[in-house]
Amino acid sequence: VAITNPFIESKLKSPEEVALALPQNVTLGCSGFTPAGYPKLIPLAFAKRIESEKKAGKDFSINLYSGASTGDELDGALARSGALKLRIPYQSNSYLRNLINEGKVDFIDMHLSHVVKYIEHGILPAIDVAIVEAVDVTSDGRIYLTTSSGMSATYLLHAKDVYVELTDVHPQELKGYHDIYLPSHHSQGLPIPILSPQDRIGTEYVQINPDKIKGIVRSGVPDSSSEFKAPDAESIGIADHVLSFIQDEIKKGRIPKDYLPFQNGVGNIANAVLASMAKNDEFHAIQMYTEVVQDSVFDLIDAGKLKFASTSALTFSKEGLKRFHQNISEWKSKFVIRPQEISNHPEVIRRMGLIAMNTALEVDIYGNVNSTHVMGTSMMNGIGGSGDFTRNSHLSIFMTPSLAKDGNISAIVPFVSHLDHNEHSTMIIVTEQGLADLRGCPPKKRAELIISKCAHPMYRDRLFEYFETSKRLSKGKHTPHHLEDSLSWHIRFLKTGSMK
Ligand code: 0RQ
Repeated sequence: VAITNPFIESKLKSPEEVALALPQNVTLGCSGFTPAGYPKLIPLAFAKRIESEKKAGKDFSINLYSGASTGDELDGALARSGALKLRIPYQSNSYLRNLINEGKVDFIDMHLSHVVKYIEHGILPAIDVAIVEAVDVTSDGRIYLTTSSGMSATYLLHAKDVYVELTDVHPQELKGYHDIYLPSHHSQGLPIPILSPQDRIGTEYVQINPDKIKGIVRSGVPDSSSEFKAPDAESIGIADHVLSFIQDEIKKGRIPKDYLPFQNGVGNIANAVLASMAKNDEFHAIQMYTEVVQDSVFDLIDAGKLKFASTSALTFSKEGLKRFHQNISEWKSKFVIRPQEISNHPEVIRRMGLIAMNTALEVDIYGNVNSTHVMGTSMMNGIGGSGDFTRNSHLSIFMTPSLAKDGNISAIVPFVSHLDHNEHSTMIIVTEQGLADLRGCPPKKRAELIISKCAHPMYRDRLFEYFETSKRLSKGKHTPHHLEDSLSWHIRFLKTGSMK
């Protein structure tokens, strides 16, 4: 049953009415995080309006800010309208990605934990309009968000005008999952009082001035969800290396027996690690302090192993969402959804001593990691939270299959073509071939470990050859490189379609 109250009734509008009220030059702050809880109907109607009015010679210009990636109804539709000029801080929409890589849309690829400060300090163009998805709105201005928190609270507070897509896709029991705590609360230098993943320190809603709410649109459209693939052999291989490494660290007394909380990135490999943890008898009572929870969390729940998960978004498949809804009251004790400033906050990450597990596109022989730029120049998705977690966790693990594109790309390269996570922050590199523990190793030892443990046999000898030549010819012998050749593998790929 759709939620209602006199305030909601007084604000109801059609998506088209809202679209007509939006300025031609506008900075939009939208809800949404990987792609959970983003607005759909208003952006689609806005894109339609832009298309028809552009024919009459009107110009539009949109800056679009969100938490992280959103669905096609927002990113895709506004990108296709031709009006999108600037996007922050993370995206994964193929149409938008192409525009960014054609140089037609500016994209600022940011650490997710930095976005709030950039907005509050006016470093980026100020938010004009916030559009958020919610399950309830009260007359005194309480907004109950849906399956993500992301940047929504900050955008709601800073926008001049607010529009809400009030969805009936989720039951009202979703209220209570959020813990909204804003950075202004700790501007006096006080610590963020989160000592373990389940600690709640804020409110279940975002409180704003109700006068700012200029319209409410009813919606019954679910998030576009990516279907969950069963882990493949490579991902399972990577997961096995990671899990036996963690068990070994426990034996050495570096990780307590009841573990440290895990942060887990997005995608197949990240999912495979959790699926393998669920099956592995050595693992029990898992805690997560992460930014995205995906369907793989159900494996842990089914195995009775999920103690608690703190996240900024619940991104479920269609089937996953059904399960979530069936258990929504009971699981309130298992999950909390936090603003990305808090889910990704260095202070909290370092205090809890997380085990961070993220995916690399490529890794070089010294352990520098590229997670964002294909062949050094084309944006994939963005750094997202991977840097927040890598730099500040107790253990930073990077995972990647050793090969991409049918073996035409080696994920282990002489030199990364773009740098996101440098050798000072990365600790453990894993491919299906093996695991390299780089901690405490000087550069040349790192190179030996990465090439021998992680590179695919197809490229291993050539990497050693590069390393030997570098040691011979490099002026500096600390981190030897043969600079003329260091990017030759990428150049070969760009010219011939293969690094072979
Ligand atoms: O190409 O899509 O054409 O098949 O890259 O690779 O192996 O499917 O891996 O989906 O996990 O994505 C790093 C992009 C990995 C992701 C990245 C090609 C490969 C494939 C995808 P196709 P996979 P995933 C939490 C933490 C940064 C943000 C982050 C990411 C496609 O994990 O965006 O970690 N990370 N956030 O074929 C060229 C290479 C390649 C390559 C793989 N070396 N060169 N192409 N591919 N290696 C989330 C948030 O922060 C919100």
